[in-house]
Amino acid sequence: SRRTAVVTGASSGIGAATARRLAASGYRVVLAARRTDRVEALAAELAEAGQEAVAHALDVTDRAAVNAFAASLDRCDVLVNNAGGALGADRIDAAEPADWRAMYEVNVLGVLHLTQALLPALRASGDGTIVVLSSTAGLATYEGGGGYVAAKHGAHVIAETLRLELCGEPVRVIEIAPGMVKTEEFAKNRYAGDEDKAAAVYAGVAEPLTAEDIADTVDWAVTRPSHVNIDLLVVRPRAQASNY
Ligand code: NJP
Repeated sequence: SRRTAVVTGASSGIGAATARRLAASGYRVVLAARRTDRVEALAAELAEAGQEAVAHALDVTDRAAVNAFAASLDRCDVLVNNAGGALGADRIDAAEPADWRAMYEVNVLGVLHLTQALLPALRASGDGTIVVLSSTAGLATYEGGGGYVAAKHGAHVIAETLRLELCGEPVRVIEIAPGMVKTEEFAKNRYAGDEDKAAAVYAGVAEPLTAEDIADTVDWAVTRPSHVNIDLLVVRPRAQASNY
């Protein structure tokens, strides 16, 4: 069977764009997200274009579901840990613990669950790649970053540690840290119900990145020859001065 790439959070934004890009590069793509209708529609669209794609309902925070998902795959050569996001208040003095817990569950534990479940298949591939979508928020901080910054620092450290632990094995670890990417939902989810605040996220940067900019970066990094490890790529909009 064809080299297979699993993309989590493939129902929108960077995940959907990355799935399209990897499918165009010849991968069989496995699209995983909670919004089944979205991943099914994307899989159907890719199949119509002659590419191989399958859709799976998956909540990456549900460890048992992640294990069942991994058991259902016949191979995995690339795992793109993309599912994630920001939730809740701007500042630490107004933060809700429940939001922090949810951000840790998806941005940190989600990566742990998928990585553990798919490592046997990635090792068996003989040329496996794990991608972690962290953030510039995971490399520095900014006022109002709060629990999202803390969670993305977690994702960054997982990528760094895993790369050390897997050194010498046929599985490489690539971290992609985007700056501001204008996706359909990222800011809306963070500022649920407050459209002005969501719109203001992008107002400060003349030309934010697109999901396709990051998809191209992921595709380039995972298609390097197998002896090459791209450790970390930081991709920011040219007009973005801050760390966000
Ligand atoms: O956001 P969005 P992006 N289980 O909201 C999925 C990082 N990033 O594409 O389950 C499974 O369009 C959700 O799917 P669904 C960011 O932190 C972004 O911008 O159907 N999937 C959806 O497909 C994140 O790690 C920016 O709701 C879950 C996807 O995640 C990644 O890039 C900047 C899930 C989120 O798509 C993609 O974000 C940056 C769960 N429990 C880093 N929870 C930026 N946009 O500016 C969520 O530095 N998903």
